[in-house]
Amino acid sequence: MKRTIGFLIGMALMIATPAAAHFQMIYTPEAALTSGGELDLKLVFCHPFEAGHTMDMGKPLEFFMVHKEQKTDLMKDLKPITWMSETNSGAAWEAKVKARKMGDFVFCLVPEPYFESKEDAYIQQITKVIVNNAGMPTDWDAAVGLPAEIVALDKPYALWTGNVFRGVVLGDGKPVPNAEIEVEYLNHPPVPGKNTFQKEPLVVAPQDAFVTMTIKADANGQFCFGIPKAGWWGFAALGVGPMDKYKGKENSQDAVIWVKAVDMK
Ligand SMILES: [Cu+2]
Repeated sequence: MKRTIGFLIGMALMIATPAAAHFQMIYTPEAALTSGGELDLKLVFCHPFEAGHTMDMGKPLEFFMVHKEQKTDLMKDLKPITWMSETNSGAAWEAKVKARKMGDFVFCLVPEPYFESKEDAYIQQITKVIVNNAGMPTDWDAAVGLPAEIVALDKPYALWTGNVFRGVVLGDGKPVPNAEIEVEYLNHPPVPGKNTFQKEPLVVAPQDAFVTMTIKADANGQFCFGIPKAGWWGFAALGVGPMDKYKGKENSQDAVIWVKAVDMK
């Protein structure tokens, strides 16, 4: 394919000023399992709408799951992988985890703060994803006690397209009034069995404000988002955790949750 100068300049500008937000992802294809099994989790720090630049992750500080209020450490299950994005490759992690019992499995990741040189500051996205086996609810609506956390008010694995997803943003266990929340769609779902995103986007954004959507929590730290399309949606409440400094620089301690919607058919 012949690329014009204009195209190349456009690409250079896009790389220089990414519109998309950073999102820590814990990816697994299905949120609602029917018969359990071994989950293949991918931990990637990326830009999910555009599948652009993947940031290098350090070794996570904590990775665990909660099932029936029992916490299981998963640090020993982490294996380093290289994740290919549309534009680069980055250090990421994977874990194979058995989820055979009925109920909710709440996966929680506390990553090492990431130094964003463009902002001369750190970003630490404490991330949660909830997988259910066989429909029995057990843990989805309870706060885990993370320093920055979004607690679901709607089952994050039982959403039809067009439902709303509501959550409460907590910082240090307390609701964060008027929290700013970025929302992105996983527009290039990972290719099964490969450490990369699919090339083809599922949707095209008409303008940058649709790539990373920004919504606000209300005075009680509660937010609500109507889900327009099936797939995974990420929510990141920015700078809500108490650890606002790291290694002498600013640290944005964000709370991330991923939810999955499916079409009625
Ligand atoms: Cu980035």
